[in-house]
Amino acid sequence: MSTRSLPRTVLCLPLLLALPAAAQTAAGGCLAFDGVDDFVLVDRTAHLEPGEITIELWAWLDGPQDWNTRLLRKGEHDAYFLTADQDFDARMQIMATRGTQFRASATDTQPHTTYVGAWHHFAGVWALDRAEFFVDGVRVASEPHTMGALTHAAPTDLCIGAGLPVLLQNEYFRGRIDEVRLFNRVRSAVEIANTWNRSLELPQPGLVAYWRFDDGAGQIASDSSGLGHHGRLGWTSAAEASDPQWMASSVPLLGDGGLGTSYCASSLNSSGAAAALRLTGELSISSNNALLEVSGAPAGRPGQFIFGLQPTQIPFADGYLCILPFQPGLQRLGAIQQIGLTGGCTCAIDFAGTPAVGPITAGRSWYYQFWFRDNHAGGSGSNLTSGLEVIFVP
Ligand SMILES: [Ca+2]
Ligand SMILES: [Ca+2]
Repeated sequence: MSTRSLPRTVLCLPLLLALPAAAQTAAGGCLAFDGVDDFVLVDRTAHLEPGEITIELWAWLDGPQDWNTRLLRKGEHDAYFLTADQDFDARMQIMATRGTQFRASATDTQPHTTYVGAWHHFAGVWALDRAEFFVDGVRVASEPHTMGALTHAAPTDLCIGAGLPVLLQNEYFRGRIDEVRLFNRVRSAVEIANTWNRSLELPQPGLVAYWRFDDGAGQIASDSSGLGHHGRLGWTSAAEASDPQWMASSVPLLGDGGLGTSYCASSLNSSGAAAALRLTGELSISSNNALLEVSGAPAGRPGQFIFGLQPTQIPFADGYLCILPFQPGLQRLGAIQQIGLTGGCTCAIDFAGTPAVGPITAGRSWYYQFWFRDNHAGGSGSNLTSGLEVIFVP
């Protein structure tokens, strides 16, 4: 690592004054870093020193970031990073180094200023033969390398929001971070696409650290992985200038996935995500306000909600059919829908209408799915969401 330093010219406004109070969401709290001296430090263990790794986090960049600004760093020379810049390239990326000679990365295609002033999800994967980078659940880079497994000579603690053990001023991150997840394995593009905007259900294979930053106060950022990698705010466990600030998070997590139970598989579509289905409103038939919501589908395409009484998982089109098409069969729900610009559309459950198999009744399982056009090279022309099993109440 170079020890070259840069003058710091950007003044940092207090985040809590500059930003409107965020509504409490499924994302709970987050931490705001001032870009001057704030960080979270996590004591090293062998769990944080794997050969392959997946690093995921949500970040809100509060303006352009400095030279070599680090969102997460573990190690000095034999190290892994999720960084907003490397040597003035202004790109979000995952990077790993070995000694002072070897370095490889998977780098975003757009400058990090693209993401200023809004929440975005960034994920980096280090596999034995390649590095990959994802933005908002979509893979944007896959770079082969010959460095093999990560190495962790002279083991050091893990730092979030700064480049410790390097003390250079320019490595401090300015903005907010939430939902930091580390896995000691390669997560697939489908896994990342399916979970980037959801709170993780636990346990998860290979999850070695999970900082939700929902503590809301105090000096500890709790680890939800079960492995005890609790972080400390700043240099000591006292309140001090190097502590990042707790605040409400406005990360647009899809919460618990809504009502009902997801089942069956969904494959990546041309939006770069795997489309999912959830139910909001109430399960009560008499309330009559249950709403099906699609996410992760290709914008502008038409599609059709379908439902039935028997679940299945049959390879079909580019994905899977999750409702048995044989007796008593599957039926259309509502009219053909146009998928919106954000990849979603909705449909009210019509309790008043009577399907051919009889009225929608309480206490038994109904199965829903959304089938949509998806014209892209090599595809069959259509794909589907995952399935949703719903049991209504009177
Ligand atoms: Ca959070
Ligand atoms: Ca402190």
